[in-house]
Amino acid sequence: MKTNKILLSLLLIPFMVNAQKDYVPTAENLKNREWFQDAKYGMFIHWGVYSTLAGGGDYGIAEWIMNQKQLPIAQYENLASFFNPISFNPAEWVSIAKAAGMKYITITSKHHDGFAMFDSKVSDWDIVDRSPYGKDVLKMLKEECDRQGIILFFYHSQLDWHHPDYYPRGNTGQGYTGRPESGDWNKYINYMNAQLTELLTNYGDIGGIWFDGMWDQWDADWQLDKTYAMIHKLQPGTLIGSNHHKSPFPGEDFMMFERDLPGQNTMGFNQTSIEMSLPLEMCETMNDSWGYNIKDRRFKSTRQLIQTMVRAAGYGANFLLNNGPMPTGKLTKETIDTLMVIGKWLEKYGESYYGTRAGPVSPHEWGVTTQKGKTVYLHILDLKDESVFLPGFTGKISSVTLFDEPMALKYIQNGAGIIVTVPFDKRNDIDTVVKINLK
Ligand code: JFZ
Repeated sequence: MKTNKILLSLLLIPFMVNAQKDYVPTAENLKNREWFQDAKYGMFIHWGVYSTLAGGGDYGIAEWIMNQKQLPIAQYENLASFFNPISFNPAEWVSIAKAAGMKYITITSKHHDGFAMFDSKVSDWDIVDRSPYGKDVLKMLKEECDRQGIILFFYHSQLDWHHPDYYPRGNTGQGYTGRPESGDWNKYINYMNAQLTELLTNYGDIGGIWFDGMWDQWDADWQLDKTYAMIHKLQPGTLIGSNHHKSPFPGEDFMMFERDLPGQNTMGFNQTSIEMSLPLEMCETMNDSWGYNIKDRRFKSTRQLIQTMVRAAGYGANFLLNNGPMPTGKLTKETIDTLMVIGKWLEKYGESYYGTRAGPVSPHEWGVTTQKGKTVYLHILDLKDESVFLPGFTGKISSVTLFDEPMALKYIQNGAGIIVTVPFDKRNDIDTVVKINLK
């Protein structure tokens, strides 16, 4: 056992040395983690110069078009000259997020193409310097979020297909970009930290930084210790998460899962163990793309999205639902329609979702449980039988009632758990919510 532990820690060393050592989250940070878990539901926004190409007639992730079509930097940069989001209306975006029941927004400050969606002083590859629009959309969005009480997070790509000093190169952004086969990695890290400093200095309180891109090269010297310590020094309450698909490194405040429920790996890139001591977040697309894709009509139904959101909550995980705005700044009709349906559902069932944590019974095919105080919410999503067995449910029950109407349901409790009868004629197609009231 002891040797196993030693072996395990030896194996972990290469990952540990680069993480923020001895990180002790501040009280403010811990408070924000609780807020985050209560908030449960956020809007992910992928928006950048790639949006102008709208996926280029391909299915799949449109924000990757530079790499997929091997567009050299010199040509790709032209996109900025006609990225002109004259219809961008942050008040509308934030109102829609609110009507959808979302409590926070996570927007791309920089994606893999390196283009900064804010007024950066350490680069002119940004929206203010290169686009005819010439305005700092992140600043506009932040001001509106503050006005409407929505917390703003930034997605920031560590991987960079544009910066010359992102060298050595990783698995992507090779050759075709036209960059010299040389560069100073430390200069790149300093550049990234300088942009992060701008984001954490000029935009007021930021909910969190959502990192992505370490998977491009595992053996690079990411210097997470320096970056994470810097972020936590600038804004101790800011939550750090990273989409590296591994167990969280020290310094990270939440763990994320990309297009998979926690612990599942249908996508092939998600690691399977869940870090129970941290808040969890699952992100999901509406079709198969994050950035605006004009071709991709493979939209998930609102039923499927609500059920995924509820299943995630059964693991205690947040749901970050993506939205890829058009290059004009308008949201697509499909996005708005979908969000309004989910918002309506949450208006009615929000009590069983917001502010909850994973319930006492682990997720099953038939559904999940969530809990808030003395109420356990049973979410029946896909149950063929008239009754459901909740193994190991030992809580002392005062009543079991239907959420939709004040009707008591039959149940039997014994040493093995409880069996609740949920009549077929009381089922609804998306989620039949049952309240188990504890003594
Ligand atoms: C990443 C980004 O590449 C993508 O564009 C989007 O922003 C998403 C939220 O995050 O997606 C990934 C990251 C890593 C892998 C796959 C998709 N991977 O390692 O296979």
